[in-house]
Amino acid sequence: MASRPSSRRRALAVPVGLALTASLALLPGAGTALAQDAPAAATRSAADGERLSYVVNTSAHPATIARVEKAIAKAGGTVVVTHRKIGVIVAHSSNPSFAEEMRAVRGVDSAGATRTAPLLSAGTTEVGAPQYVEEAAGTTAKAASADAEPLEGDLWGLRAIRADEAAKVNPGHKRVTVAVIDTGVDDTHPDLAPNFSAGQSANCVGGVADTGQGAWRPYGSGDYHGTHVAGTIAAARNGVGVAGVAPGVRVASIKVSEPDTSLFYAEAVICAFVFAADKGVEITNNSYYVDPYLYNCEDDADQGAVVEAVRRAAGYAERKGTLHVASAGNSNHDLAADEILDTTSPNDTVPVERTIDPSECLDLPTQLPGVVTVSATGVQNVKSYYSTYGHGVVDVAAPGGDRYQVPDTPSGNGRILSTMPNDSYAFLQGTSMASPHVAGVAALLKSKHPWANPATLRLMLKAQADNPGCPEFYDPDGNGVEDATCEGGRQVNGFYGHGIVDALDAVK
Ligand SMILES: [Ca+2]
Ligand SMILES: [Ca+2]
Ligand SMILES: [Ca+2]
Repeated sequence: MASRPSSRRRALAVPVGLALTASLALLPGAGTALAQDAPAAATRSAADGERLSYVVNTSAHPATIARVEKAIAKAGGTVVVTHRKIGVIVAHSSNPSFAEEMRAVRGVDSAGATRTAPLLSAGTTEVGAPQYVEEAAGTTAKAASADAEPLEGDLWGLRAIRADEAAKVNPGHKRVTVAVIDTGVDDTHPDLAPNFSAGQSANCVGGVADTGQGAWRPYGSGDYHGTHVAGTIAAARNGVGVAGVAPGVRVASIKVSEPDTSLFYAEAVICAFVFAADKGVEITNNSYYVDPYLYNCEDDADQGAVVEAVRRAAGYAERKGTLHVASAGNSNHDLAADEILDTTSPNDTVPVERTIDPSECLDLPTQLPGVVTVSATGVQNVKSYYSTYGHGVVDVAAPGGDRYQVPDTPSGNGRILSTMPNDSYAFLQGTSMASPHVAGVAALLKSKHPWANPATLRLMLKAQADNPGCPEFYDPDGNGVEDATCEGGRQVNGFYGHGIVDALDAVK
């Protein structure tokens, strides 16, 4: 029995998403396509030292930016992209003292490496196994009625938030788009193609948006995470497979995962927020943390610069009307605690053990101001055993699945069923699966209230949520030892924030 499960065990054979907040396991052979699709690694310049990626934060004044760009070149750096509106420059350099030199430049607010591993190096990880639905969707399950999807019986997560009833009232509007910032989305999936927005999709890996046809797709079938997330938000009600929480809205894909490692670096996430905002995306879903640090400490020069750069990008998007929804994480950590032991960071080289204060060291983007932080529940409406929590940090909860909470469904699987690349379906569990349930409800709210800004949407999500209240004794693995302490009251508490979101209230 697992107690305090580690969400990101390292060193499995197939590289799948270090940053991802899904608890998965590997399917034998799942990574074969990935390896074939991966681009050849560039050779590293050993003589120059290791080439890293940096963020350099300046004022948004054009003259300052011009001067800092010159200083970057002088310090042996190359500008990859300049986000002029937020004063964030992404640069590459193999000068080992590049960040230090940049911090001394007039007009530079902060500067730091976004990674500890050189560009284009490899890393690997994951946990849990996707449990594929073995036969074609149409043949594995009988539709319960004319208005149910073939696999509807296993979508207990939709019923838990009354999204099945909501769809009959209002499935959401096509003018609302949720962008999935993730490992890419297989938009050719028959359950996703009807609602996919290619014009708001891109590949942001490296920090520059590539909008070429299909650039937003996963590298291979091993990179299924984003496709699964997308289905929970907006899989179509089309008589095929499953349905999402908001089957009438559109879903876009902004890929931010590195090839080979699936790491989500800051420059890609910054690009994603800016791109989403500039393309008029209403909601982003963020089922990951920004690698390589699970928690970024503001008093560390590198990590502090990363926090600042990502905060600027997320804030820019919010000011343009984009609401961000993010997973709380799968570490069963209490983000309201005085300290947390982090043994997994940095995850792109050699992790070191460190004790951090979660009020000063942030999980990005979930702990940024304005971002809706989502914890995960199982079919019994109890916090999932792996879900990170925290009174005053978690905003709302939603189904993310829990293998210990077994539903009365055709499969009896307590995880979340959704779309996978290559026309398939599988069960996964994680706060990665909870966040898209909330993003879907937010999309329903935005469909019903087109005037609502992100602050209003946050208030409505919280006001409509239903709080199960703290459990008396929380022991998901049943070994008699309590595994987490829920603080707070009936209205707001550490396990569920304001409660489990409610799709039916959202459309009423
Ligand atoms: Ca469907
Ligand atoms: Ca309610
Ligand atoms: Ca226990």
